[in-house]
Amino acid sequence: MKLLLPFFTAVFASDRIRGVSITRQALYPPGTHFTCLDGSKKITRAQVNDDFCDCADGSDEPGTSACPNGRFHCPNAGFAPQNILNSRVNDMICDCCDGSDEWGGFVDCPNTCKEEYLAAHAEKIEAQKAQVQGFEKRQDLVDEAKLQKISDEEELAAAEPEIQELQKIKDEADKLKNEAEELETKVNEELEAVKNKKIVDRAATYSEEDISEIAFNHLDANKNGEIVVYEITSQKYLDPKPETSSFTTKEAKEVMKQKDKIYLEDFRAEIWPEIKEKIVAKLERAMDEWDRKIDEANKPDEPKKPEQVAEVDQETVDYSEESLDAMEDELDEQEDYNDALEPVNHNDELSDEHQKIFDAAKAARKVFDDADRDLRDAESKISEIKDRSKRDFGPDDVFRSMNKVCFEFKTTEYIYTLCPYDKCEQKPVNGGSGTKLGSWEGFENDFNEMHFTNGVKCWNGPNRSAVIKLSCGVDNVVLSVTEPNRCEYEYKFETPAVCTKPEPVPDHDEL
Ligand code: MAN
Repeated sequence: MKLLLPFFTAVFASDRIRGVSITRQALYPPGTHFTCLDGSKKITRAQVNDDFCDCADGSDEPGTSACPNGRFHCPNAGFAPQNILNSRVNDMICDCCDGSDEWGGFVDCPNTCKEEYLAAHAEKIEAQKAQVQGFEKRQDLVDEAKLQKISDEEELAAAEPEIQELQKIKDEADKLKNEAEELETKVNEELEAVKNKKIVDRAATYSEEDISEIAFNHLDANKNGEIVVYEITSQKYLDPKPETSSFTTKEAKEVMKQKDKIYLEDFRAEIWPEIKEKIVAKLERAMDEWDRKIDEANKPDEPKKPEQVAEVDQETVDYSEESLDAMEDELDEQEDYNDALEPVNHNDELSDEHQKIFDAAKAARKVFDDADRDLRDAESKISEIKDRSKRDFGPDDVFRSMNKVCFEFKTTEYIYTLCPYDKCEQKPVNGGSGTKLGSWEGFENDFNEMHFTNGVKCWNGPNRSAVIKLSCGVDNVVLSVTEPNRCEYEYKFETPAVCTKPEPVPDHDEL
């Protein structure tokens, strides 16, 4: 009886060899002997599954863990059959849902195949539903793409005459603007001439000695009592050759009679007579300053300058009425001086006629700017459409809606973006600038992968790149982003665009 035990453990379910699938049972034909499957050895039938490894290929022990690296077949009736490592046979852990791997009885393995089947079936039904919905959405995407394509083609066809019309409107607006601006320039020149005449007339009221000194002070920008080259070249109207674009040192030296520095006396004698006509209209502020100084000098009680007041020790400030009045005068005076530095605004003195001309020029500029913008908008819209018409939006144009759209995925460290047809980026969650992971390269693997290449160079490594693996889903969602190799990123992206027509799920299928 004892001798027969290995035989009983070797057979299983009416002579089926344990650990071997039905389709492979024929490899273990009934008989008194068994030949190892690699043909290397012939053993007795009793040595099959006797828990001792005889064959080099392990084929004599499919149902035990005696031979290394073998596979044990669980039939898992009612669910999916499975091949597990034979080292798991009788290891006191239930691996097969039918418990067949623990046939030694050391542990109780209830049959859970039915429950597992039902759970897996429910999961499959859910996935199937998602695929059905996803496929419906894909149809919507295809329909939408068709409409978009038609509307693009229509817009493109209408574009040429539309752009011609906008160009005509712009040209007309340009003409009107130029006319209005010509008038405006004329009025400006007239007003300038009136203003200049006033200044020239005012300059004539000063003695020749004074006005030449006023001019000298005007040119002596740093008020150090001498005029040097840069103080001349900064006054463009003194350029003896205005037709050449720059006012050179050489040309300034011409004005300065080849001297390096000009003092007041030389200026009066040699320079002033020659530049008088050019400079006199520029002297308005310099004359104001001169008059202010004269007034100041003539005041009986010269008040302190504002900055001197500020320097007074706060503890010893005199808050008497006279003192406060003096301070106020001083501030007024400072304000007058500041006002004098403001540019002259002749708008106050504009006649209605002039005002109308300025308003008309302003309005004409606005009409032109609007027309210019409309034309540019139309042109850029058309170039966008032309750009779209050259793109590959995949089978049935299904990816068309993803053009210029971005999707995001957040990890604890980064926010990843995916912008199909454009780029991928990685931005730190805590702020800071983004790193480009790649620019759009195109689809691969039969439109199941998007590739982005030539991103920002990795330190001591390649340029960053990203591969987007697409799978069917009801919505466009980035499921995960990983970096399997440094600076090589992998996105998992679910989209209805890749959903295929679902097969119906049988009521009771072999999963
Ligand atoms: C940044 C990120 C990482 C990348 C390293 C490489 O930190 O772009 O994803 O691995 O640079 O230095």
